[in-house]
Amino acid sequence: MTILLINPNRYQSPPVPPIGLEYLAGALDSTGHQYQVCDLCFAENPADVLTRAIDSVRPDIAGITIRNIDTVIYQNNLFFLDDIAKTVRQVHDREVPVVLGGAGYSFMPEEILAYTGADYGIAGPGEGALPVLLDRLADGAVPERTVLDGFDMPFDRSLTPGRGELFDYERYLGSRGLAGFETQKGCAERCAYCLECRRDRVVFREPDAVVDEIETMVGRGISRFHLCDTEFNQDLGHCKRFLHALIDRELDMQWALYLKSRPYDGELFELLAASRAELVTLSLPTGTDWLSAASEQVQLARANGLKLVVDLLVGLPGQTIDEVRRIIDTLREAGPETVGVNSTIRLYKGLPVTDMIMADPAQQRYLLGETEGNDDCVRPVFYQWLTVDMLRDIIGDDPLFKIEGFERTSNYERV
Ligand code: B12
Ligand code: SF4
Repeated sequence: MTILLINPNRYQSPPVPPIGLEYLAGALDSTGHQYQVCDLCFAENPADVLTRAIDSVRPDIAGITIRNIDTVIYQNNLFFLDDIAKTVRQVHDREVPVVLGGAGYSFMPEEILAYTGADYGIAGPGEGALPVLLDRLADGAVPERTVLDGFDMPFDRSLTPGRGELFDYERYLGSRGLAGFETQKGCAERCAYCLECRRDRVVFREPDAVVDEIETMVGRGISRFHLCDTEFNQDLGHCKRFLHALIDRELDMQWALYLKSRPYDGELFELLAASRAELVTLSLPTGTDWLSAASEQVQLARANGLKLVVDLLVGLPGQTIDEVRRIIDTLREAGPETVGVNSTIRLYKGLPVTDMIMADPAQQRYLLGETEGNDDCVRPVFYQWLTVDMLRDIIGDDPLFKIEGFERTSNYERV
């Protein structure tokens, strides 16, 4: 079959190359299926570009990647699914069925399928599942609205021939964007407000295969990267094997990554510095049991010449103002490069925090956003008891802290 892989993501603060589609293309290369890509990110008239692509490729099916449902932050939230639903209708007008996938899509696959009116979906990695779906469609044996679980289908991620070539990297990198790469999928933590941990599996990639991929991209003139793992430090053994492999290759590149508050040790930071990591973004959960670990990580980063910024979420149900004050004071003392503070929690169906709030009428007065007729939370719903004014009161005029939602910049653009 022939599939047209469409990137509808036109959010440009910063623009992000559609790495998910590149990995899918690599997987399709090794099957009997054909693909073409259509990137709407920088298109002046996306509807025209899409129509022209469909008419010239004449695909059997279109695959749309949904990276973001919305921008997650309350204050200046942008919601993307209405535009994506329009794109689905435009493809349907040409009598081409649509399969959805992507990081945002995988958060609520059934609900987003219904919201956009698309035909099929793949939740999680698509490398194994997409060829299976295409095979089944070629045999004519797929019931409508089928959603496959990509974690259930094995795949080989050593094949990434198109990386850095399929999309206009010059344009992305020239417009504040960075290239990405992935060493694993999934997260082993169980944060009550995060959907990343819905699956209890983390799928690791072979370090040498990842470094081969980076080397290919460096060979294509790309030198600045952002890691696309949820959080890098899932398993220190795997981290260190990857870092040794990267250091040994002596590539002319720099990279940024997300770390969570555990596990870590001094050697991890030494290896990160030796591997030319330029920026660590430390994601901190609510609560306080990680506070001393966070301070130590800030010190380790500094001792190894690494820049470290913090992404901080506060304001879960039950947290107190005193606790938030203690967190802010500790971070002020530790002194990372900047701390992005967010106190509104994007609720999704099925999250422990959503269930907790929906079961307690006293908490529901803190709901913001689209609370009516939106039980599945596809349209953005937020929880916030700790208002921006309360946060400002705690933070004072300390420029170290940036309350999220008032400027459109990414972690790596703030240092
Ligand atoms: C790294 C990252 C960033 C980096 C990106 C750097 C870079 N150059 O790539 C930076 C810091 C720039 C960033 C920015 C933002 N991010 Co971000 N980011 C991530 C992160 C951690 C990884 C995304 C990624 O590339 N994954 C690796 C690729 C290979 O996986 P993938 O895209 O999911 O693709 C696989 C599958 O989904 C599937 N698939 C993908 N497409 C398709 C299509 C079809 C047809 C099929 C069948 C399958 C399929 O197969 C692929 C291969 O396995 C995710 C969380 C996560 N774990 O995914 C958040 C995440 C995607 N980001 C998110 C958000 C909100 C943003 C911002 C909007 C933040 C903001 N307010 O500014 C911006 C948006 C930027 C933009 N232009 O889109 C949210 C989206 C949540 C939501 N409600 O939709 C996520 C999920 C984090 C979260 N938990 O909230 N981000
Ligand atoms: S550590 Fe980060 S990615 Fe993992 S579940 Fe918690 S918030 Fe989500």
